[in-house]
Amino acid sequence: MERTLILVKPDAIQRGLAGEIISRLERRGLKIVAMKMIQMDRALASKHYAVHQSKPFFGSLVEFITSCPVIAAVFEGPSAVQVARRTMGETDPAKSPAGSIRGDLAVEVQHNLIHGSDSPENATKEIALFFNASEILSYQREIDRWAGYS
Ligand code: DAT
Ligand code: MG
Repeated sequence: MERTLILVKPDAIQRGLAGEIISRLERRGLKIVAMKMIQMDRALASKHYAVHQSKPFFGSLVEFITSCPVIAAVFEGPSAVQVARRTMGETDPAKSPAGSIRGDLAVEVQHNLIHGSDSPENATKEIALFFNASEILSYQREIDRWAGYS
């Protein structure tokens, strides 16, 4: 069982695609264990995207992700990181397969609708940036039973 951080980005909120995106991850089989809508500030955005600090697109990336509220969520399930990434598609929507969120719903790399952690280690770090432990559901055993995981 694994957890991943998902952000429904400003373009998705503005286009009214939040429900569609969350729904696709849920229908895939991942479970929501935490969720909130927040306005990211520059400090949080810089920490979240620290690995991209030296990239030419860093400034516009921070500008974009702080431009309006996002939905931050933790999804849980077997291989949640990889399952979410495959459901999202590639970083560049133009290279994403049909059937993926980015491949079906987006066209430009800067406005690719969704963030998903790229490794379990980064997921743990990213989740801690957005959520306290007390904000993540503790009735996981019940969820597992409903989902047939145990
Ligand atoms: P991902 O979001 O698939 O993990 P990433 O971590 O490489 O992709 O990059 C973070 C975000 O930065 C990405 O979702 C969109 C933006 N980005 C990446 N490459 C870019 C580029 N070449 N030009 C503009 N924005 C880019
Ligand atoms: Mg990334």
